[in-house]
Amino acid sequence: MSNYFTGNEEFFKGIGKVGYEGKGSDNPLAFKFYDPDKVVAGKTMKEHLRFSVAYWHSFCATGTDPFGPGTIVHPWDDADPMTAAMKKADAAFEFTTKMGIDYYCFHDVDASPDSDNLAEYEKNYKTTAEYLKKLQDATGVKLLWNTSNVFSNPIFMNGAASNPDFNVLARAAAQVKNSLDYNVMLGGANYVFWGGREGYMSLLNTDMKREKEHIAQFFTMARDYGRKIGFKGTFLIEPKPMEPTKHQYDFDAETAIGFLKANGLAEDFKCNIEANHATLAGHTFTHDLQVCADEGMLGSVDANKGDPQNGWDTDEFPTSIYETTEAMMVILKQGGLGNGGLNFDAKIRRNSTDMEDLFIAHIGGMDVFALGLEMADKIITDGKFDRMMKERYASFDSGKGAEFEAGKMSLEDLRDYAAAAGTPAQISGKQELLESMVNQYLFK
Ligand code: XLS
Ligand code: CA
Ligand code: CA
Repeated sequence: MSNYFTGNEEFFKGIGKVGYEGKGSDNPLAFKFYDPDKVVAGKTMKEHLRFSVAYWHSFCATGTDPFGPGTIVHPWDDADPMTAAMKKADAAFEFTTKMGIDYYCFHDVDASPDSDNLAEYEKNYKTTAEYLKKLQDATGVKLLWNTSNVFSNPIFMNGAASNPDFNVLARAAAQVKNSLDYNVMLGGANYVFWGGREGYMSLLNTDMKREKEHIAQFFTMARDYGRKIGFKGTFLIEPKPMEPTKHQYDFDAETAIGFLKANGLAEDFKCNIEANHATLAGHTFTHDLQVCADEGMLGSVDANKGDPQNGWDTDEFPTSIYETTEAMMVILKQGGLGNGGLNFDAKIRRNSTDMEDLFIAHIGGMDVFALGLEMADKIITDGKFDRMMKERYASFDSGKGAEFEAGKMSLEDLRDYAAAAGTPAQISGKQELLESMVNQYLFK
């Protein structure tokens, strides 16, 4: 028996603990850039990056799509749902430990069998959570966040907290209450709300104002309950513009932050930014990260990527060094991820059917973030970008520009200043220079 699994059965046979071999290595099951104990900007890579495995994609998803059934066979699946849940948990902790990843995230029904009958749902969840606790204690793997899936069960076809039927809203609340209880038991660092069906398909049947008020009320109750039972972590809203609904209320970071502030929730909540959701909203990943960082609202990150040629939420593993470098620049400049992390909300493709593919996918994602961290640190330490940015806004650092920023000028003052200053000179934004400078850092 290997040291890296705790259950009765080893599921990922023939794969041991993944180690760092450096960029010259040809071993697909080794890290090329992620060297967990290497110190960058005063902290180890492991401390900076706080990687997490997503239970739903890694241990539940079978590759099913609207055109065909699953292709990926999970040896932990079992005819009896509770036995399957325990075996899946063993597999999850075996995988996470072998990868050297410290955190995991899960939805209630990823880990524990769902039931329309609340009592049965609760009974299953209790048994599962107690088992997860044992595995956490045995391996040292920790809970980055959990959440309640209040979007898959047909009960939630018209929404959860935004459902026009109070009975459904209450059922969603029951699931959130249970997940908060187990979050505290499992020592979760954060709790996530992703409003998959909190939106609408048609405004002809939707009272948008009332639905948003209900969501605010729902979040407030969850916040109050969480704090009452000793949840000390951060509540996270995960923005997404659409899919499965035509329009989702937490459209993007800017919208979610505005909603939290308008409803007195900004002290307890931050955002969990997913790369593929930002791009689905027509933004870059960096855009949504920066919006949050500027407001002190960047809590955690769902690390993945979309497909540039279509607009769906394809949840692919991140591979773009440009995206991870820019992301890590935002994260380093805000002083790190705090109690958040980089959760791989990503799934292997439908035709990636070897057991090792899940390892290879995570290794690639961890390597590209490790490299992004190193590049971001170089760029920041070098200071060229910051100096150019500072210079671009220098006219506000002194004189009338500084008076304007301090609110000491009127509109008439601005008019008189403009009349005296004459036609402004043309100042280049230097975009192409900056873009090629990024390449210089990456490839020198
Ligand atoms: C779906 C979301 C979801 C959340 C958690 O698009 O990314 O998986 O992260 O409910
Ligand atoms: Ca996500
Ligand atoms: Ca997604």
